[in-house]
Amino acid sequence: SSVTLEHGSKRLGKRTDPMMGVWRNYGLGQFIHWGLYAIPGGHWDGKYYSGAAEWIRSWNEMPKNAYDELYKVFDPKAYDPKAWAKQAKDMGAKYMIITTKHHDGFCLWPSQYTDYSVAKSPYNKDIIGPMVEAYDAEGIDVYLYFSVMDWNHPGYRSKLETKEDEEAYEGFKEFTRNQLLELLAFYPSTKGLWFDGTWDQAWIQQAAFADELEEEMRSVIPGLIIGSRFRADENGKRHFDTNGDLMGDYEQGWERKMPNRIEDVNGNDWDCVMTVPENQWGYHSDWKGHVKSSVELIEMMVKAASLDGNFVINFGPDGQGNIRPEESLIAKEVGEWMESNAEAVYDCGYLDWEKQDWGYYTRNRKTGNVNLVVFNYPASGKLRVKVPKGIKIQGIDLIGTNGGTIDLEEIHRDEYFLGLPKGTDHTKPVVLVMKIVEGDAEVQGVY
Ligand code: H79
Repeated sequence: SSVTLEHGSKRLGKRTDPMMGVWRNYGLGQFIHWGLYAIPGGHWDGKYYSGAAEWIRSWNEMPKNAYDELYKVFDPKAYDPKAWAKQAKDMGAKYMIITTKHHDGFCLWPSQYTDYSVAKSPYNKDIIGPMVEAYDAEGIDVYLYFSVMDWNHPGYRSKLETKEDEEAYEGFKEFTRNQLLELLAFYPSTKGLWFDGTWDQAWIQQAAFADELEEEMRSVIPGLIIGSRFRADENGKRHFDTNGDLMGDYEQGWERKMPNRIEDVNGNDWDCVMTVPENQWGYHSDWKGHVKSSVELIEMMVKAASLDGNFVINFGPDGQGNIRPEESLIAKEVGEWMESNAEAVYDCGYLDWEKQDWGYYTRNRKTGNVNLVVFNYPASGKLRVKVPKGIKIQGIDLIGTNGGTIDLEEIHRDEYFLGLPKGTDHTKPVVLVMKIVEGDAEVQGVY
């Protein structure tokens, strides 16, 4: 049974409009975390900060007053949005998300509502506008990351404990609304907003305000895409309302983690945002611990597609606007794989066939083709495939740099071995594309 909510979910089930259809089919995105934190890059006063570089201010690893002066030296001479957009395009990204304002409150656009922005830095130019233009020109859709939590605004509170807090917070709410409407007015080609920093009690209590503001933003840019992090319902439930229904257009809870089964995503759209090292979003000059390879990221991307989600790889340019070599290598290697294999990712989603150990199935929503993406190459060179009743395999192609004929052997009713050609290069994930006919009553097994 469900209760009536004034500020709960607005819709049951997925959005069915064309803009959301475009989002659903992206497959791969690029996240960019860029701001003042890129200048210290995880180091201050000879000390190494082991936490996420963009959080250096919060634990006094770098004194707050020193951090708050960084805008006076923000002057990224190497910033080249066209080169960034070209690199993202070559990687295969269909959309990007840029931090317009992270938790520190520093704005990469010249906001008229605060002095804490690029306009007061020596750089003194808008960062966001040229970025939107460059990515738009490459055909990559732009989404704006916006942290509601703002360590710079005098009215920001995590809790509202006094009358004074409540008054101050009213000013902060107005400021937040102004900034969001300003962003949408400045960058009207924006396709959506990616919210963060919405976990504090003070914000959770603003269900009515946030609901109204979300409606207002959606009226400014029809079709605007907003995830489940923006607002809570009137009972303080986040992501999923009191009835368990998703709030917003897609589930935004998969940060540095992924679902494993289709049941984990409840029939909702979702994205996974992923860091290259374990937990660094902003530039850290000295990555420690495990750093993901391009093959690991490709596997996560394919797994996301196989479970109806988008996969977003994070980049953290340095204080001068250089993309670090490790990330450029990832972009290049993912791009090389995508160049021949992207049809197993773009426009692809879940396929209801029994999962096999060699990797993931994805289903192309436009062609209906079934893709087999092989990450665990079998010692036998044969891929086990179990098809539901009434499916006929019409043709199988090995795509990408490999080629050759697949030996299709029926081993049981509705169960096959696909024998891969000897010498198939499996140093990179191997992709097979299968044409199938469904619901064919004529299909007879050999048994
Ligand atoms: O922007 C990137 C990160 O900086 C940001 N989201 C991605 C996309 C982020 N990463 N981690 N967090 C936010 C951590 C949030 C930690 C929390 Fe807490 C733990 C929030 C509440 C409990 C830290 C400790 C903040 C408050 C208490």
